[in-house]
Amino acid sequence: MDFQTGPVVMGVLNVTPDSFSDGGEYESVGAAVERAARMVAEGARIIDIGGESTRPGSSPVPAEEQFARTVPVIREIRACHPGIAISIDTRLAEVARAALQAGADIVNDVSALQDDPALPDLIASEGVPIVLMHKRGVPADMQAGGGPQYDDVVAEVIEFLSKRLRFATTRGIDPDRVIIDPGIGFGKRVEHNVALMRHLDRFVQTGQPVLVGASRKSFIGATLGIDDPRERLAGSLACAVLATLAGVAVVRAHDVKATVDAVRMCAAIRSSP
Ligand code: PMM
Repeated sequence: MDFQTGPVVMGVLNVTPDSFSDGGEYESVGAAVERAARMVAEGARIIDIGGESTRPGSSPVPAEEQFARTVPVIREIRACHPGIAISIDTRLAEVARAALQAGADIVNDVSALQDDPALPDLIASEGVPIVLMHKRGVPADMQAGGGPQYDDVVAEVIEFLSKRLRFATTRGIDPDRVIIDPGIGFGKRVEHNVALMRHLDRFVQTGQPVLVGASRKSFIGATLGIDDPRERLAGSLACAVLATLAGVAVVRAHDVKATVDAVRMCAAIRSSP
C-alpha cells in the first residue's frame, strides 16, 4: 500500500455483542457485510474485523466463538470486494489462520505476539503484514485503580514496540511487513493517551509504518465531557488530523466517510508547495 499521499483509513467492524463503541450492531453476517460495503463505498482501504472485544473490563472470547463470528463475514466481504484489504483483529493463531484462509490479508494483534506462541510462525510462513500494538495488562484489569503509571509513556511505548519488532524479526517475520501501534486506550490514563497523540511523529521516526486507533475512545470522552462514544466524532477527527500531520500510515476509524474526508483534506494541504 502506498502511504505517500497520506494515511489510509481502516474501517472498524466489530462482530461482537459488547465492543465499546459499536458492540452488538453488526452481529448478523448480513448486517456486518452491509456495513463493510458502506465503509468501502466511503473510502476505507482496510476493513478490520474483530470477534473479540478488547475494551477495558471485557473477557477473552474462545477461538471457536471468534471464528464463528468472523470467518463467514470475511468470506463474504472477500467475495464482494476483491480490492479491499481485510485485517483480522485477533491475538490467536487459530483464528488468524482461519481468517487468512477465508481471505484476510493482515493480522492485527493487540498483544504484539505476546499471547499466542504459535502466531509468529504463522505470520512468518504466510508472509502477511502484522500490526504490533502496545498495551499494558489484559482487558479485564487494564484500567484497574485508575490505570497504570509510566515515567515517560512515549519512550516506554516506543521501547516496547522496538523490542517486539526485534522479536518478530528473530522469528522470521519480514520487518517491512510490521506496522506499529501505540495502542491508544489500552492500559493508559487520559494524560498518557494525549501524550502519545502529541508525539506520534516519534513513532513515525522509527521508520516503521504507524497505525493509530483513537476513534471514539474514552480519552476523547474524558477530555470533552462526552459519555456516548457515538457523539465523539469531532474529537476523533481532531485525532485523525493530527495523526495525518504526524505522518502515520493507517488511521483506524468507525466514522469512515468523515475520517476519509478529513485525512484527504489534510493530505491536499500538506502536498502544497
Ligand atoms: N482498538 C481497539 C481494537 N483493536 N487494534 C489496533 N491495532 N489499534 C487499536 O487502537 C485498537 C485495535 C478497541 O477499539 P474498538 O472497540 O472501537 O474496536
